[in-house]
Amino acid sequence: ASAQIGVTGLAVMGRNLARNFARNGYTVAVHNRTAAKTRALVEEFGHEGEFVGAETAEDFVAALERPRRLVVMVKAGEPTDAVIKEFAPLLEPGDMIVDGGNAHFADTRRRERELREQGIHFVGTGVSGGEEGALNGPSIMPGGSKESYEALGPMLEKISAKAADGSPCTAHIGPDGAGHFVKMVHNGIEYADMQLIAEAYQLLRDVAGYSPAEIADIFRTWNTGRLDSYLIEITAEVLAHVDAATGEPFVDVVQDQAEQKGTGRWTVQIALDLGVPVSGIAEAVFARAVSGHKDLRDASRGLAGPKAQPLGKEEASAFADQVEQALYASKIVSYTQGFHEIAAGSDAYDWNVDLGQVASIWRGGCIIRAAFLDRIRAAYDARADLPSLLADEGFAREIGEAQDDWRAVLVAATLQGVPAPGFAAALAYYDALRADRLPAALTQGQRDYFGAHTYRRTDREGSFHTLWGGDRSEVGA
Ligand code: NBP
Repeated sequence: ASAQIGVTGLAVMGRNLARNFARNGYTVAVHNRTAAKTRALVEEFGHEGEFVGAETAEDFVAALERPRRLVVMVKAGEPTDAVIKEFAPLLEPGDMIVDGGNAHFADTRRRERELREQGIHFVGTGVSGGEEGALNGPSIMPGGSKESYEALGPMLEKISAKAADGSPCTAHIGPDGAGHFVKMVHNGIEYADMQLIAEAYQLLRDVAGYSPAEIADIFRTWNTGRLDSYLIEITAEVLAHVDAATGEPFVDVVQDQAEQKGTGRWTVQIALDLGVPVSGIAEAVFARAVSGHKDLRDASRGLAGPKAQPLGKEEASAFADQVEQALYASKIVSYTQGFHEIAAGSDAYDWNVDLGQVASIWRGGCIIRAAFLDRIRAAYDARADLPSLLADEGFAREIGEAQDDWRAVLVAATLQGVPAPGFAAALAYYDALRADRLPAALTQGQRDYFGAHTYRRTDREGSFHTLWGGDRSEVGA
């Protein structure tokens, strides 16, 4: 036994993660169901570090130092269970199975419980950054026991991305499914970020009349300011790209139907279960769904819309500044909602997740890495029990300063018939939270009328019911 860590599942993610460990000086045992991939990895990348190629599960396990650290990078779902079933009987108490796939946190909780009985630590771990991140430094979100982090954490800290201040983009998130839960919300926020950027693009194009190349330049400028982020950066690259075959902007030759793999949908499903309003993330998931319904869209093309009134040059430039404000304000709301969901999950499952630390380890390596995350971390550093990001003085001030422009952008979008569901949902959330009174009082009245569901009063304790079908007197419930 000479390997400090093993990776099984050598598709793009597993292969690059194995190489990352090896490049950082660890001896890495590698294994794949189809052994040809194992041999190919050792042949092609053997010069990068120490690999021990294993063709069988037994050889793989025998190659690992104790306590064994076995990283599983296979397709999430049944394949993960199949791999656990194959390896668990070969392991001993104290060993660790690290699932780096995009598992549902409920599956992770089940697997952790089952393996705990055997004394095996199951470490459900979110890994973000795609194949490039896996190789050069991802953001890593490990759940599982504290003991497992003691044995594994230093290695993860070594291979992870580093934030600008040099700190590693990984930390122990919390017990059992906490890591995969946080990775799920990361992806939900990623959906929302992408949708908001897409809406900004469409408004700049259809309302302000800019070309994709001009919009690329606008995004490049934004990327030097408070919106500085990986997603804004790559958006400018994509918009500036010209299709070689047609000479048209690349964005005009790609079919406008967005696909998804499911983590955004999970974020919304779980938020519904927890009763957390993640309306911005939900709109992002639904916007992809709308785009994919080609028949429905084709059948709707004749529906009436407003007369478009393109802006003049000077107006366009002023509008672009307003769109930046709307995008930034909406982004604050998405993160507010995402962090609320993490806090709610942490409460529901007793994970004790450190929200500032989550923001901190998202600063590098992952898809939503952004200068903005430093601000979120600072907000939670200043007040660990911050009830909402909007309760932070700095964010409250900025969103307050942005709100006039944010509203103006939505007015323009509405009048010109350009859909901006992410911006609109974010603003509605903001206005709902600020409101003195919500129409929920009326909702309660309706519920009491048709279902005797009772209501509480503003002036007295207790539950009440009005005899709607009778003399309309009020009775205590
Ligand atoms: P895939 O998700 O495409 O999985 C392919 C791997 O799973 C291969 O090694 C394959 O072995 C193995 N596998 C399958 Br499929 N069924 C198996 C079974 N029953 N028993 C054993 N092995 C089995 O690979 P990936 O794109 O590298 O992603 C790996 C994990 O990382 C996934 O959970 C993914 O969601 C997650 N992830 C991916 C990204 C990304 O950017 N791609 C980012 C973050 C997380 P074979 O070679 O024998 O077929």
